[in-house]
Amino acid sequence: MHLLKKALLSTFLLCLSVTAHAADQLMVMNAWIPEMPPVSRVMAGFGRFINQTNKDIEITGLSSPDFGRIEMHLSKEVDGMARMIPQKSLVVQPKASLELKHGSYHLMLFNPVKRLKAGDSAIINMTLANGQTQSFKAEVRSTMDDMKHDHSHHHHH
Ligand SMILES: [Cu+2]
Repeated sequence: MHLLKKALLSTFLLCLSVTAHAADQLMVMNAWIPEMPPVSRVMAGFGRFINQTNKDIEITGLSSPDFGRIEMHLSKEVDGMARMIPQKSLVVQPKASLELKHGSYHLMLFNPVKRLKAGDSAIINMTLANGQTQSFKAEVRSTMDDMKHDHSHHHHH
């Protein structure tokens, strides 16, 4: 009887510690959304997803109070044409990172609830294959800043 109690207690503690560290398993860094003209009903989401565990982490679903719908896409050149291929999930390899960027994997954020301008941020909720959920904040940034930045670089050459 005493042994059973001990076994149950250790199982319970194990579950607790897993839950406590769940938020740390997939780190999201530099999450950002390029600002779009007011008429646009779709925005892109970029960032770096870092898997600190020894197992694959699979993102199977995304939602946001700030958008109607979120899809996962992969940009690919097909017969010389840039195409976006919807992905059922995104897998981040163990002890590795997945960069969501222009021309590669990215998030597609449909139907913003309100106009999001540079400096605003959006909350994005992820559902993982193991049933856990995690959220991160993505900052809206003006792409004009990037262009100015590139331009200034040219002057140095
Ligand atoms: Cu897309």
